[in-house]
Amino acid sequence: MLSILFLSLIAVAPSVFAHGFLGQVAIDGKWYAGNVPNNYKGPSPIRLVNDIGPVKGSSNDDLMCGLSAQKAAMVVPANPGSKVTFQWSGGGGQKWPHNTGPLMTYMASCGSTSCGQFDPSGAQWFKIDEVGRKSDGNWYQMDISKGASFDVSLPQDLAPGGYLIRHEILALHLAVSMGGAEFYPSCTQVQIGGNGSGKPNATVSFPGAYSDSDPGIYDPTIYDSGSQYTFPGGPVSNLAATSDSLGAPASGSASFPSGTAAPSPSPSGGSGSGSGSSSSGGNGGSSSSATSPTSASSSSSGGSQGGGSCSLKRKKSSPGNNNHPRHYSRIMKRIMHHATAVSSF
Ligand SMILES: [Cu+2]
Repeated sequence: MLSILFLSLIAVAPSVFAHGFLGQVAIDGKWYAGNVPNNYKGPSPIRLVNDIGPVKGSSNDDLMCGLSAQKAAMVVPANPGSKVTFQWSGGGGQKWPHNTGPLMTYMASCGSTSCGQFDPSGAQWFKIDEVGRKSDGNWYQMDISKGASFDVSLPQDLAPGGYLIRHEILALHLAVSMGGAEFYPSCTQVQIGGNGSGKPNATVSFPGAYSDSDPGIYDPTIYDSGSQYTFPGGPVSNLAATSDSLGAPASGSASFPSGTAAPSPSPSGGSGSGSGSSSSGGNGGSSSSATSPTSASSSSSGGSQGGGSCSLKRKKSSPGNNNHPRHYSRIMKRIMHHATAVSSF
């Protein structure tokens, strides 16, 4: 029986741990907890996705905010120039598992709607930041896979109001095949203060901004460290981040606002969430609205399928791609550890 359990762990584990999600976010150093997919714990400004798997396909509605993303209960205060820190997580408490491909950050105004209620299907996104390879040829994402966080300073002339910050990892380890790219969008709800007046000079829509054949999405030369990478989604807007950088891993896990126990939201919507949380998380009286988590978009396409063995199906190995075996052995080590723990009962 133990051997059956062991074998089933081997069969299941890679697909469980080979993906991830935006685990928590900080605004000017104040951390906000995010929920683990399918394990709602409390109000967050991060829109909760229903699976750690990737969004697949450039026409997928889930490119907006991630797989069947829910509207989030909190809208947290920020200002032009605020430093926003993103901490990605892998499944099962692991670090982010992928190391190939860019990080891109977009924003969209929620207009006259509270961002806690905003439907992003008509949103006009402007790109504020993009990073690909570092000067040493390794991807920024390589550092994310080692636990680093990523900082973006918001545009200086951002006009006040509610915005979604769409921070996205593109995992391109399978991008040598058309349709192989894995998209991991995330949306964080913020209320921008100050008195800026900037307007973006160009906006894009999601889906729409990407095509499966874009050179930065389908890229047969992705493992050639000398190859030039072409970012998808157009150029960075005039409203651009004032800086970006890798940061130290978040120390510990941020806690959820207290006294706001809420039922787990269901993708079909309807279950109330976070009512009474409006005073939580705010430090400037900005609107932190509680909302019922009706589905952010009507789509619930199966983007999580197909990536099951994503990190194991690599087409070829190259000198610039030496993290994968290590990642795999880490998974195996974990499995072995589990099996050992089980057998000691
Ligand atoms: Cu993955």
